[in-house]
Amino acid sequence: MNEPNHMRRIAIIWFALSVILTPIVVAVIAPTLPPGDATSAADNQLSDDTLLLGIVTPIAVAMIVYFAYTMIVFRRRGEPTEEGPATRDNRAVHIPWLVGTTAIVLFLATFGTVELADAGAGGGEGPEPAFKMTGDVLPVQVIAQQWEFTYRYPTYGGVETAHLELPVDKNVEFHVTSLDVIHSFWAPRLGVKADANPGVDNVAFVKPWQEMSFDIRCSELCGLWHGYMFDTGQVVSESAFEEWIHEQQRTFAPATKFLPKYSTQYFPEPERRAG
Ligand SMILES: [Cu+2]
Repeated sequence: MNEPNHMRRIAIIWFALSVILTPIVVAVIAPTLPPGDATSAADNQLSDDTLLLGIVTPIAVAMIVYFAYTMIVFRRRGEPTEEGPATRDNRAVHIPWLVGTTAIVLFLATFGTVELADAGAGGGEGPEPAFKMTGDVLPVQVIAQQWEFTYRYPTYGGVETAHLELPVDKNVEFHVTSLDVIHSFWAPRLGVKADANPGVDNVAFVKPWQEMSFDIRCSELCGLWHGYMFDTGQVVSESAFEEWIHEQQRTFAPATKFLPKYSTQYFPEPERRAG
């Protein structure tokens, strides 16, 4: 019996399926992935994930096709087949394998590094970020403590509020810190998830592109009421933001004057610490 060229058949099936499926995955499935494209940081993550999906689709197709092909074509029928001789070397397999995997890993390492330096990660870059947004930037401090977040606006007299509002289409510079244990400021729709560590100023940049509400959660197990540490933030028009922040300034004026001077970190008295 003349044995067909199995590798060529597998390659043809793989190629045909990849050509059909990769554009579908990239154009149809990828845009529905979280965190969406409502902010600059979220959109960067989405386009990175789209590229990764585009690369991984043909790889996944290769594995599934190979697996299915061997199960169907090489399955045992009737008498058990004899085991073939041990293979020690197969250049046709291992050279493309080494070249292919090395190229993918090196490309992804370069791509990841360039993207990080170019757009930040939304994950906070510590006190001296490599990526910075230039131009008009609104600094907003996120102060985590057991078990709530509060927000300080240093350019508005250092007022501290219990809610987060941001103006649309403005560059925002978060300064994330903590008064007690380790928390994490996570606003999925903003594409921001930054560690909140006591004594650390963790900077993360974002530009919200549309008016919306967004969930905020603590994503670091921080004690008994960790699960209760959530909030809803708003992205509003610039005029609505100005109105809101001035109202906050008026409402909290009596408290603001007793707050410590704005600083990138605070070292509260032990008795101020909860727990
Ligand atoms: Cu927390």
